[in-house]
Amino acid sequence: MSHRGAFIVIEGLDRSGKTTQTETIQKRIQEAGKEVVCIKFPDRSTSIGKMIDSYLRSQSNLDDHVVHLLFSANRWELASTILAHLKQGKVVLCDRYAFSGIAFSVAKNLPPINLAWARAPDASLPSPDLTLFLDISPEAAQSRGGYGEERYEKEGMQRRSQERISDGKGGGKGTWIIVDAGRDMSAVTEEMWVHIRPLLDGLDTPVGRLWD
Ligand code: DGP
Repeated sequence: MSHRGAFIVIEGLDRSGKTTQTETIQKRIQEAGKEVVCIKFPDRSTSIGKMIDSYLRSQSNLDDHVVHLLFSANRWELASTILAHLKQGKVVLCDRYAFSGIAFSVAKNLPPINLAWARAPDASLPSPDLTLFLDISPEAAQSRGGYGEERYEKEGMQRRSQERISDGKGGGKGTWIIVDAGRDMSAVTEEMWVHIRPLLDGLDTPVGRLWD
């Protein structure tokens, strides 16, 4: 097995600080002299991503099953890109992944969108080596700027999603770390860095597959 880059996912509720932390961590990895590629899901730039964007902005309505499959398809669109970057030895830093997919769909409480149904379309996607879950209460997240502009940014939906977001972790071979994201930004960054730093020199194990 050849040496490869690490696949790191940052997960959390809306307004948990994922995007800011992803940018900060990206800079740190570059300062450490390593190549890093940042990916954000949903990727709203693709044609599937544009359908998701329109739905999230409430400019279109879609069946909940269709939405779930679109989010998953959006991840599959980039799966081969992720694998190619890892093979080239780059760190792939990903803002949200399949765990959000499960959490937000199962949180809708609509049969038959149960855990097994929700997990199925993401099965066999590249599995992260490390997932950092930025844990924040829905109340604290709501008090941060910008909350409430998109379809899922409602307290009940966020609370139910938070309860479900770790449902996918059991299947992955990678490490799942819960980080208290209610603290100031630099404290959160430092804790994340403790877990990321050891992965920067790459891995010799093959990339895993969700939820093998
Ligand atoms: P963001 O661009 O990170 O603010 O995410 C937009 C919204 O989409 C956010 O409310 C979380 C939700 N979301 C992200 N991934 C998925 C997914 O795979 N499935 C569903 N249903 N929602 C998702």
